[in-house]
Amino acid sequence: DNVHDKSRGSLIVLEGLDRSGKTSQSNRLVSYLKEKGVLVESWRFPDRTTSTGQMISAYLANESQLDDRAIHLLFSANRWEKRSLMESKIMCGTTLIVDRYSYSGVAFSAAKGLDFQWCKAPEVGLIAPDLVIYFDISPEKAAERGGYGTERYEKLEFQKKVAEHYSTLRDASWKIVDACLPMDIVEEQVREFAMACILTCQKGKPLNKLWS
Ligand code: NYM
Repeated sequence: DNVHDKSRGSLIVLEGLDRSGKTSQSNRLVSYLKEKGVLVESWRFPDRTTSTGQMISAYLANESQLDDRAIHLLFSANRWEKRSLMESKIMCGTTLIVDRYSYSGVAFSAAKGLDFQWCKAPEVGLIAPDLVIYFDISPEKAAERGGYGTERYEKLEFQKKVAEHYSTLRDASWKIVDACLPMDIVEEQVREFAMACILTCQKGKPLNKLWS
């Protein structure tokens, strides 16, 4: 009688400072889950392929200047324009592994001095992740990792402020991984957190909305 009752996928978000190793671990996790037969897709924000994403990309490359609030809202719009697609994929059983989400949106903009609650407001109502994995590394250690690139925000002093705002956003549900451990150990921990989450969602955990 439950032919329509297909189990849903999960929304798993990876967060952390620049150079925390999120992107490599996201790729490793997606390959692992595919091998395990999990229906999975690799996502990232900003999604630079859309028209808002191209504006964001130009801003990050210092090719354009934008008001701090305007760029904040563009990052948010870049998530909103993907919301319904994300929901349909998840409800059809696909797990999304997402490299950065609303937490980056708030932590990076608040680090510029924008009001924290103002930064959260446009994110309210987006799909809440079923799991947030935070790649914990000190800004100094991250900076030592071959140095930062040339994009906006990739500066030690700025990353220190971002780290502070991430700690304000963090709640008891976040899984914290020590990003300074060897890559294989980090990978193993990430796999365990992800698999446990995927099972819980398959068993019918409801999909929630952010910050409500
Ligand atoms: N970033 C990312 C923001 O400032 N706000 C956001 O909402 C998101 C998703 O963009 N330094 C920042 C964090 C990064 C930069 O991300 C580009 P990546 O993961 O390096 O492509």
